[in-house]
Amino acid sequence: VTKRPLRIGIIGTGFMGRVHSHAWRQVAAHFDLPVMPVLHTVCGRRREPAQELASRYGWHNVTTDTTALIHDPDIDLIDITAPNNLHADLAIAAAKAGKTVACEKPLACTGANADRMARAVDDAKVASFVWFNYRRVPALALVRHFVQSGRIGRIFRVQSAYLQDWLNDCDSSDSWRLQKDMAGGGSLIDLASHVVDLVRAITGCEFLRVAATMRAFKSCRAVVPQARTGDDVTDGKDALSPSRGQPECIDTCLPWGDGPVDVDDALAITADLSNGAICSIETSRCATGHGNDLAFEVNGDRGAIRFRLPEFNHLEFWDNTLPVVERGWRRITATGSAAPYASAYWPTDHALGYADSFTNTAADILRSLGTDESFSPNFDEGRACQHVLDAIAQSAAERRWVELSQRISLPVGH
Ligand code: SOE
Repeated sequence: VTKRPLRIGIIGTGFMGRVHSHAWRQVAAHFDLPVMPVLHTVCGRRREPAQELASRYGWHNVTTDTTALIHDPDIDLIDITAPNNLHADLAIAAAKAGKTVACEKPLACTGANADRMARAVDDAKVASFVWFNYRRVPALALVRHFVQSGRIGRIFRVQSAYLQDWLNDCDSSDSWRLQKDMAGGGSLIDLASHVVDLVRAITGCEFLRVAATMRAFKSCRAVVPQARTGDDVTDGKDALSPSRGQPECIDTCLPWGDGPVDVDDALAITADLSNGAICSIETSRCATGHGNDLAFEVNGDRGAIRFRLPEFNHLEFWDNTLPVVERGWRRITATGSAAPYASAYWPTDHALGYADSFTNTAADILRSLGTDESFSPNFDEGRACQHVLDAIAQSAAERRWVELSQRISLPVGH
């Protein structure tokens, strides 16, 4: 049976451009899907990186013209992996052109722009998708299943830390991720966005109010001119090295916002959730010893569950309904045929990894486009997450609790 083709145009050739390309290329090999992805065109600011991505991952065409891409009648879905500040205009233009839109997280740099994006896809009646890939790590999808099926009971506590340490070795701002006008923020936008999305998805609860503190530990990182050119030149830690740029750093702790560095390195948040639970979140890009470490724990009256990204294929469950003498943390492997997504790959105990969470996301996008199955998060949910991030930034800046109940009232999807 010939499947309906879905012709994809991707914008951006950095880290996320690569990992999305990998996902689109692999997905049909692992999942039985109602539509067949076609890697139609890759669009980059500069031709050479776009050409390189095309030849490595199998994109059929290359362009440097986003407008031409968005209006190409042979393209069905626009996948946006450009720097965050470009998401809104690109997504709105794509929606107006009648395209399905998939956007890398975070949806936007601000809640206001996320609102515009959600309105645009609504007005155009096109499907929208946000790549919050960690929802589709099999072990985290299983965490959600435990929580949603009542095994944790009434939730009292949600705790998550998303820690990285690549900024410790970096004295330059040789990345769009370190510039507020392009990234929208630092660890808040890059890392807390994932956590806020996971808290909403796993618990099904909304954030009611937040109190946060934020810090940039270096008042100054040299801005290297090429960073201004965006995604295809510099993209996060791979492109960063102390030898690049002219560092002029003062290594003292300064409050966020005092120096030329305009994004946070780290933050801590306390939040009240709509079910009465207390949620605490920490993010840092200067957390020595943590390369890419997302920890997530939920504790309730019937049980507790926890996950850490370096232990990608496992989670731990505490069953509090057992007799006291039998209680203890039980390690569960999420590679078996019963674990979400895992059966699409290899036999039990053959590990999956980071890139597979994107392939799983691509599978769910394609499935939802070929069937009536809904996909979460769409732009409406990406928008809700963005308003929580805005409130966190406001709380840290004004050093007070910020209420969210007025800003968002959305059903939380999965
Ligand atoms: C930042 O270093 C980063 O690349 C994030 O932007 C991604 O969302 C995360 O998956 C890995 O780390």
